[in-house]
Amino acid sequence: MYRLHCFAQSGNTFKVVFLLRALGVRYETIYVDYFAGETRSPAWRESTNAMGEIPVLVDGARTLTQSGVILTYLAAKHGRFGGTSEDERLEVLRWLFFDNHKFTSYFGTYRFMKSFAPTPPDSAVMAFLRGRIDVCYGIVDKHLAERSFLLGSEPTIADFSLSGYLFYPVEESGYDYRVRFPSIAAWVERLKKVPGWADPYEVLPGPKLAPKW
Ligand SMILES: N[C@@H](CCC(=O)N[C@@H](CS)C(=O)NCC(=O)O)C(=O)O
Repeated sequence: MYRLHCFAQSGNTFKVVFLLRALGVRYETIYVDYFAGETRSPAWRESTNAMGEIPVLVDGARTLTQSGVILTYLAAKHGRFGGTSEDERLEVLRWLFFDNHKFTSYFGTYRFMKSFAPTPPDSAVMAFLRGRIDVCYGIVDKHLAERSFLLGSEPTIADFSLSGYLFYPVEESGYDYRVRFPSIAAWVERLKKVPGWADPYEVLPGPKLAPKW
């Protein structure tokens, strides 16, 4: 049984939960009280992840962090969703790096500042992030205009990774991608039909929080 350290607002964790569920494997969640500072405590960093980040997957004696690493590991171990040739596996990795550096990173930060940060968002920072999100989303929207999923006709972990934050309520980010990026919106709807998909707040532990700002 896999064990996953996580909390409900973590889209990076939802990427992994979506894959675990699509694979149909057993897992249990371990709630981490991120908003009370648990991941910033020296004890948690010592025992669970020195990088101070969620998600953390425990598979027997092995502990893995970084959603991209976890997705790659699970896809290889279960022989699904990882690509079927070296070219496809490299293409998956290409999207995972793009996602971690830009696509999720800018959007996740923007949403955090808009809804969950302890102080109100700085308008200049938000404008910068919004500009970066616009560019990344434009790139993905154009790519998806010609295919059902990032690599073609079938979903892979690249799709699970990039979509991780797009199933949360729009009010949390205040960035309605559906208005400007119709191919992304259609892709998100296709992903919701992948067996195993569920609403993040139904499958991740912890309270749902009202957007703060
Ligand atoms: N690249 C990492 C990002 C993980 C990440 O930023 N996780 C957030 C929660 S969604 C976190 O724990 N942040 C704590 C921090 O940055 O201090 C991944 O994909 O796993």
